Amino acid sequence: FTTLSAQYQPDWNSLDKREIPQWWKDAKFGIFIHWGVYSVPAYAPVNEVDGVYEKYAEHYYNRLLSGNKFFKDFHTKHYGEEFSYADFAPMFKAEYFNPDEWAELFREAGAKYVVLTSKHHDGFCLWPSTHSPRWNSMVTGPHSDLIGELSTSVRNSGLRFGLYYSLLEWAHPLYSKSTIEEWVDTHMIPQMKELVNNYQPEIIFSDGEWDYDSKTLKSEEFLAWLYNESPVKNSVVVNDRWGKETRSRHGGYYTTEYDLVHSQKGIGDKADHPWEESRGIGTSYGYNRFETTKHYLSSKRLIDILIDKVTNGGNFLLNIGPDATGMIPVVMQERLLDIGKWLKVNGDAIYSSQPWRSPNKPKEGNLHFTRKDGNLYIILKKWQKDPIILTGLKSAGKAELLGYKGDLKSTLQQGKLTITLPQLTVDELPCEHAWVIKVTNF
Ligand code: FUL
Repeated sequence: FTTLSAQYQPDWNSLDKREIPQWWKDAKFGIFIHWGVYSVPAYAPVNEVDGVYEKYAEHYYNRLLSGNKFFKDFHTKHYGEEFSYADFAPMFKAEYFNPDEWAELFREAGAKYVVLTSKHHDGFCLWPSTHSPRWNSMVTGPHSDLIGELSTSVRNSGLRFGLYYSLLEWAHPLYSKSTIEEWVDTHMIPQMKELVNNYQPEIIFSDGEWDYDSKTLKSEEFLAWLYNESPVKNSVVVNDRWGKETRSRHGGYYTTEYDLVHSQKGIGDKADHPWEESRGIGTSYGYNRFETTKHYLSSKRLIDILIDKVTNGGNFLLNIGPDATGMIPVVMQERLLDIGKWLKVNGDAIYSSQPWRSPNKPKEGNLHFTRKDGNLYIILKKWQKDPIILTGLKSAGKAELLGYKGDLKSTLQQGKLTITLPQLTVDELPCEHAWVIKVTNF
């Protein structure tokens, strides 16, 4: 790999050599925010359809455009035939938006970075974009610069700030085969540069890359500028969605989504390249007011997912969908705080860790592993009374249960490590949901 300050050529061969900045690999856990005009209707069918994408509430506009029955019926019934998607914009008021409170919640959740939708496929900008003068949060709706406000609060809380940006727009007049070049040159690239220059995002989660290849979208040129000249050239991290041929091949980290998108190629849990899973707490990224407790994953499930992703070398970008008034639904707040509580005790096993890739690692069962600074971390998704046994080890020092005082009884004989777990009642356990045994001198 070349160093971060090297000059990159606008071709994948050169760009792909740039190493992903260490801060992102260490961070492990981030918060994704889908927020915009679609947060007003906040609707998608949840029980009537099977597909993952059909449950995305942020796709409302396109479902109307393509005549999807569920969305059309809902829209006609509650807003009427004459009501357009643009009519929702003045109702996206964000009147209770308190960026400091959001940032404090994310910090309490143990997240190290936050990624906000700057512009989703509906084209609505959460900042006063010069290139979208009539369809942004300053001229309508909140009448404020949401990106500016949140980026300041997030950074004040000590977290990194990143932006999602869609390379496609469902209804932009220039977004078509015959005018795509003009769209890229006069709209998309200038908007991305405006975002980078004004807000210095340290992550660009690009998306909507599937209609055109990366040459047409001029992604290589943009990334060469980003890596060589932009104000975030040394610390910025990008994903792999830069043209229809780039997923799991080009750009920065690979992305899975509800365990889809790349899993069919075996990317994700098995990738040796940095990767990240994102998903909502329920079935949608944008807020869907019709989800019930049965659609939301429990805190235990979310912590298990965090463990699965990190022990397999990935990051976890957990999405929340605030409502149109700027409130984060209480159920989402609670999930985040539960994860944070768990990370306060067990974060040592997660942050800056690496997966343990060894033939001695038990393949299945209750034990999951990370490594860091010569320590092995054994993560138990279920508390067990039986001793932990690992074989084929060369060395092992003290064993401790994170959050519990005193060393555990452990022996190493002919490569066989036996750790006796303390016999604790539920009330005596150091935390809920999952537990970590740290083994030193590993
Ligand atoms: C997808 C988008 O279509 C979804 O709405 C969401 O933003 C997800 C992260 O990426 O491809």
